[in-house]
Amino acid sequence: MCAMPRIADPQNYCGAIYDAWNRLVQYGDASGTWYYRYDGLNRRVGKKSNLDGATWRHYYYNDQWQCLEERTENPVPPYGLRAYPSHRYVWGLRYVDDLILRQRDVTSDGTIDETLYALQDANFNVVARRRYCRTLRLRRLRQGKRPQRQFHGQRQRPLQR
Ligand SMILES: [Ca+2]
Repeated sequence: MCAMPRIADPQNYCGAIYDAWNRLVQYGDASGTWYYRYDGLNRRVGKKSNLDGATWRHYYYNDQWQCLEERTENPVPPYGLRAYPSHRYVWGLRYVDDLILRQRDVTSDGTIDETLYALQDANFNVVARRRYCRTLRLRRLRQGKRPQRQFHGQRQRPLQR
């Protein structure tokens, strides 16, 4: 067990337990405790907290280490892994961190309720998420005698090149 000050609240401590391969397997503070599992490639494949019904969340990856979907276990009978994902991720081809969108089943009923599109900076860091893609559609507007400029979305801001 390793005790350390919390980053957001240095007056209080949190506890962490690491396994023999230096992977975080348990983390706890005043708000709860989280448990983590890993596969042989050191990918985190499971997470459980005492806050969400003590069920494991399972992560599934492709060969590029991109998480494709997350599934949770049923906290009530019939126990076991749910047949549908709670989260799905779509990745682009430009780079390993090129996240296109994340879909989420907010109500845990097997239907996707939320789709968020990732907007990234030049280093593929996600800097914003957009709920709808329609604002990204391109359209052209003529502006007086100036050369034709491209605009996107309803706010009519010029495209950044
Ligand atoms: Ca749903």
